[in-house]
Amino acid sequence: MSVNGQMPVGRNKRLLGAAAVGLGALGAGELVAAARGGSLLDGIGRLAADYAPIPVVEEMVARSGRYDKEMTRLGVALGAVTAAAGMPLLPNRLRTPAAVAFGAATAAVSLRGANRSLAGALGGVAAAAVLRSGLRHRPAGPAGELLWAAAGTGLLAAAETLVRRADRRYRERVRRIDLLGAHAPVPEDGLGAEPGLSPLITKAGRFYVADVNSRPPRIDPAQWRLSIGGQVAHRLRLSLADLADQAVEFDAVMVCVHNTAGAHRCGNARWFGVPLTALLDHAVPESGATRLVTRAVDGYTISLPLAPLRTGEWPGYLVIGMNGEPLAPEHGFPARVFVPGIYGQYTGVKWLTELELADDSHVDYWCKRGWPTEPLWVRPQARIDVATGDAAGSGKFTVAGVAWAPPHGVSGVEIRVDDTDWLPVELGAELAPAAWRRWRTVVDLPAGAHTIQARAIGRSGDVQDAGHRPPFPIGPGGLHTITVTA
Ligand SMILES: Nc1nc2c(c(=O)[nH]1)N[C@H]1C(S)=C(S)[C@@H](COP(=O)(O)O)O[C@H]1N2
Ligand SMILES: [Mo]
Repeated sequence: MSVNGQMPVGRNKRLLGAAAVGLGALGAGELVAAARGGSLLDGIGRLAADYAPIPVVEEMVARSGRYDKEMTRLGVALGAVTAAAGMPLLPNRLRTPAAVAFGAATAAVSLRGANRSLAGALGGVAAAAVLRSGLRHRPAGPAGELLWAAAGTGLLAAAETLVRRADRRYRERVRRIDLLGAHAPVPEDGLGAEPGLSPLITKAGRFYVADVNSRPPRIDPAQWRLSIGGQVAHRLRLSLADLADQAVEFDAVMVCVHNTAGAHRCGNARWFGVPLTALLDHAVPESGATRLVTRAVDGYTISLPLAPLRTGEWPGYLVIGMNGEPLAPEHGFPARVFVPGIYGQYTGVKWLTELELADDSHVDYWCKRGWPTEPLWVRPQARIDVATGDAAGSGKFTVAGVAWAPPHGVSGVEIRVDDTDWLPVELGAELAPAAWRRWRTVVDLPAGAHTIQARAIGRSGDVQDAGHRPPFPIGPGGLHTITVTA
């Protein structure tokens, strides 16, 4: 690449100037998109989620914890600014075509798939226009660069504020919908309140969120209908009110397949939903139907084998409420499918639009990328939430946590100090077999550092897998292990 004999310092300056212009252009584009309810960053983030190779996805999930969405947006923004910084390296005659190509590409990204957004496309065009003209009149000196960068940051912040405000309004509107009438109070489990121990029921705001989008889609409940179609004798179209009439409450833990030992990608809730057996009976599947495909507004699909759902052997639900309220937007408002005991990635979609009865030819979102086609069942797992020594420093430690083995339930939890014998602990009362169960014990520890491990035992005799195993491709294995000093 020719730099026309300029000193490298001059080139670095030009790259820095272009990066500043890039940030300005990104801010302008994002604000244009946000003003119309869309986002450039979110569209590109979804593209990344859809096409990133599995090792990259796994690494990202493992490293980002609960901030995966923020990390994705940041990564996309950094990528865009870096791309802009490289523009001065292009020969002059290619710069306009490159900016046009950039605009066309972001517009195309925003217009693709089920999440398509005209707003994002307009943002892409605006960003490209600002980029091109900004590069023509490149910022003169550090003051100009600073101005561009500050403008870009300010515009990005303004866009974020707009989107958050709209999200908040939508959330309030959703919360006000009265689906359940009276909600039964959640019983106690006899373990009381131990500081640091997870509550029996996870509040929506504390419940993990996992999906391929940057933000939850907004769906108008008045317009929304669930359609049941495909290979059925009776097609059905049901409103939220129709579904609420048939719904019942049930308690269950939901676990992400990425929930490695000790992680918080799981939560226990009192759900409100319609048994799938009832819906399937109404629709009457045809004899060729072998799978229930759950389709969502974000273009994501999860399919489940039909036979065990029809008989109720796998007790699945079409869920419309959580902890006495409609589903929160990030948890799938207005409806989702949930079969307790199956990992979140296999249990049914959030933001459900359609239940389609189909044959085995359908391939799901993650299965196209190498995950197994058949549902993966949650393995028994125990998490240690608390290990606190008494105030006197006597070496007595209270160790407590939660454990699950859905759908049949936890029959025991054991802990082990420094690789000695496994010792049973006290269990809280069981809310439901599919729910998580709290546990607690007191151990005497001699002075020094110790490791404590916990394991769950399922009612079917299944013991938690001790060997470490990463989530891909059959779900994680391994024990939660902590160190304490007495
Ligand atoms: N439409 C849709 N549904 C989805 C997903 C998604 O990306 N899109 N992710 C699944 C995964 S991987 C999990 S673990 C659960 C998480 O549900 P939560 O965010 O309510 O905890 O939703 C599932 N349903
Ligand atoms: Mo997940």
